[in-house]
Amino acid sequence: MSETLTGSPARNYVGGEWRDSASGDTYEKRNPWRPSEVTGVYPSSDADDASAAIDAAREAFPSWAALPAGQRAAFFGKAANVLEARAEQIAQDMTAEMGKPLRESRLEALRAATILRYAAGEAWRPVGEMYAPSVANQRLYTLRRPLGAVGLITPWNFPIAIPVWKLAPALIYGNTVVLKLGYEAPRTGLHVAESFAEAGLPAGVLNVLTGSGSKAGAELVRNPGTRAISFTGSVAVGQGVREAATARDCRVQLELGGHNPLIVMADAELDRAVEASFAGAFWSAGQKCTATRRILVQDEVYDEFRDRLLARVAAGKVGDPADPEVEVGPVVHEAAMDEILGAIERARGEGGTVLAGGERADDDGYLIAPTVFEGLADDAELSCEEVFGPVTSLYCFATLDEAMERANAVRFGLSASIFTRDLYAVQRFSEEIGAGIIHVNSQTAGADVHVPFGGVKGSGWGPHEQGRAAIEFYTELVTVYQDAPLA
Ligand code: UN1
Repeated sequence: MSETLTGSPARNYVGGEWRDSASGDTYEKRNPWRPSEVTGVYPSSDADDASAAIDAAREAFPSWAALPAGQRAAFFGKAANVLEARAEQIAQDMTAEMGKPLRESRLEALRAATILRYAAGEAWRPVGEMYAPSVANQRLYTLRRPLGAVGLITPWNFPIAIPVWKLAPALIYGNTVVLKLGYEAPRTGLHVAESFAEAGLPAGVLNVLTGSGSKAGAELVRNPGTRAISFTGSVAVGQGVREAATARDCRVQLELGGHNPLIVMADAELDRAVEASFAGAFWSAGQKCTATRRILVQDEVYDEFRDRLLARVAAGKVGDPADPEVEVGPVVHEAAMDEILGAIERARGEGGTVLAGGERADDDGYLIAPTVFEGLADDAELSCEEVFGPVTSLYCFATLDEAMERANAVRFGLSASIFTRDLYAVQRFSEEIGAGIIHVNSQTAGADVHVPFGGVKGSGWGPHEQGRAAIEFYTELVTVYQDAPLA
């Protein structure tokens, strides 16, 4: 089966078969660290491919939904074993095609297997609740039923974790899936298709397409055959997805951007706060919606914190993402690099001072040196808009009230951290910070597989993902009044 990945071009997985795109069009993917290297050639799927995949998913739905959940779970166990056995290959492919440092790619590849194992356990958890009846001889209960064929549109920045954390709950509750992979990381996602194919998943239950969102992705959103759309990506695209899906009464879930603050109180363990700030801002070259975009430091420790953070930035290894010691690699492509460098220039123009980085750091790779600003106003672009790269800014505050108010003064609300030993500050923070994912003494990024993940305010729409929360989106809740026959 693995020739679909090593062969060129690779193929889509539709109706249990490996297929070229209907048009025969393909696209080339290049390595962002060494752009002359082509990492693979993939189908440029369009509306025809998406609609064929939706047909396959709809056809497979009745028998998949009718299968006892424990039998559905058995495929998850097998697919998890395949993913785990090839985790190193997946990590290498991920690093080569989208530039995530290998040390992080390895963890993400293994995380995919863990997500499947967690989701398999859902087969043995309740899918409804029994209530006391209001009349004699009645059973009164709720039931969670699968929706049908669902469309999943996933980004390149977590090219295996996000596809798996969407498809696992979708499938375990009895839906069938069409998954459109992030354009910049197709090979990583095709490993998931291969793992389920090797596990013997029935044809059409999982269909996987490569190509652009504006073609194949848009068809998933438009086609009346999909009953729900789960999307992770940019705010602009997500808002369009929501409009198109809700216009046809299709359920929709969005995971969008963030502008995540990390607050350092004067009583914080400063070295831990520095470590978390570095990791949150610069791992994956800052290309996480949970990355630390703003670091707010209490005035008494501001200078000390800044010095220690700059020392940590200077010590971090930057460069070839395939080197397991490298912490900061390239950004995903040239256009992203130009956009980030443009935002850095504008921030300088707005009066920001660059304390570290601020420029391209390799002639060939799309590498931007980890960049730290200070002196930016709260309404500067970098203080409120998401710039998807290794750029963060320092701000000085006097009181917890001030820090909270400034931290909350953005339209996003994905994740937030506070570093302190003060229980009062922790309680205030967990009750008042405008974020869906709240960290105390840990970095803003990260998502455990068994707890809900999602933002508030402009960072998301619809029920949260992961953990037991995922059942909300991937099932419909019905209430059954079941009165017994009179005789
Ligand atoms: C994480 O921080 O490990 O696209 C997950 C993103 C988020 C996922 C973050 N939806 O960056």
